[in-house]
Amino acid sequence: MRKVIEEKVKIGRVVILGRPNTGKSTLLNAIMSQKVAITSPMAQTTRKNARVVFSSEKGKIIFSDTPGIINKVSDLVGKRVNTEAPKEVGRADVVICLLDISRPKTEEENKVIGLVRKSKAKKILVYNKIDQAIGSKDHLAEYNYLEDEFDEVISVSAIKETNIKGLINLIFELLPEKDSKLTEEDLEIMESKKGPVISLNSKEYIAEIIREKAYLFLRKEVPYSVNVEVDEVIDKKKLILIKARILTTANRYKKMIIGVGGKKIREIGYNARKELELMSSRKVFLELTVEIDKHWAERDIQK
Ligand SMILES: Nc1nc2c(ncn2[C@@H]2O[C@H](COP(=O)(O)OP(=O)(O)OP(=O)(O)O)[C@@H](O)[C@H]2O)c(=O)[nH]1
Ligand SMILES: [Mg+2]
Repeated sequence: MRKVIEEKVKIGRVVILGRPNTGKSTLLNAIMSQKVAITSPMAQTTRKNARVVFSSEKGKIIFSDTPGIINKVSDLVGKRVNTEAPKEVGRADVVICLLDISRPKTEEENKVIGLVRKSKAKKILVYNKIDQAIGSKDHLAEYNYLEDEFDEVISVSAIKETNIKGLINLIFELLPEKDSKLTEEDLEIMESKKGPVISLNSKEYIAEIIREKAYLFLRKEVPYSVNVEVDEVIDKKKLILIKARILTTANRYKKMIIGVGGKKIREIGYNARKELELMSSRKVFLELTVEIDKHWAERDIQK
C-alpha cells in the first residue's frame, strides 16, 4: 500500500539567481533561519554554488545559492565564478530572480535575465532590499517591466527578514506535485545529516567564514587576491583546534592582511573564531597564518 501523506508533500530544487550583491546569500540565510552562506558588499563574495536543504511540513527543498555573474572579467577566478550559476539552472524546478531595487538597473542585470529566460522552470521575480529602496533609492520602476515573464512576483527584505514566509509559500505553490529533477543522489542528500551546507565539507565551510571576515576587514582591492585554506580541524574535547592559511598573491597584500603589528590578522582571526564558537557552542582555537601563493587561482579553476 502506498503512503498517502507522502504524496502531498512537495520536494524540489530552487535556484537563486541575481547580479552580484543583490542579496542572494543573505536571502538564503533568511530562508534557512541560520547562516549557511557568507555575505559582503563585495561582488562575487559567493564563489561556488552552495546547496542547502530546507524542510517544513509542506515538504523539502534543495536551495542553491549561486555567485552573481560579472559582465567583464579578466581574472581567472572571476571567469571560473561566472560559469557557476549557468551550471545550476538546468536542474531547477523553480528559479528565483533576485533584484536589488535600491540600485539603478544596469547592463549587468541582462546576463541574469537571459539565463532566467532560457530556463523552463517556474519563475519568481523577487524584489529585494525594500527596506533601503526609499525615496531617491527606489528604482522599482526600472525593473517592473519584467513582471510579465514571471509566474509570481514578491517584495522582500532579506536582511530584515520581511516577507520570507510569503516567498516560501509561493515556492511551495509553484513546485510540481511530483518532482522531475531530483536524482537518487539528491534524495540521499535530503535524508543525510551533513553540515548546513551540503555541497561543502566542514573544512570548506570554516574557510568560508574566515574569508568573510577577511572581506569585512580588508580594503577593497585585497579580497580578490585572497583565498582561505583550512589544513586541520582537531577535536580536543574541550576545544576545537583549527589551523588555517590565508593565501594571497603579492607581498604588498600580505602586509595589508597582517597589518601594523599584526593588528589586521588578529581582527580577522578573532571575529572568525567568535563566530565559529557561536555556531559550534564550543571553544575554538584558531591558528591563522598568511602565505603568498601566486597560483591559488589556477588551482581553484581546476576544481
Ligand atoms: N539594506 C539591505 N541590504 C541587504 C539586503 N540583502 C542583502 N543586503 C546587503 O547586500 C550586500 C550583498 O549581500 P549578499 O547576500 O552577499 O549578496 P549576493 O547576491 O549573495 O552577492 P554575490 O555572492 O557577490 O553574488 C551585503 O552587504 C548585505 O548585507 C536587504 O534586504 N536590505
Ligand atoms: Mg552570495
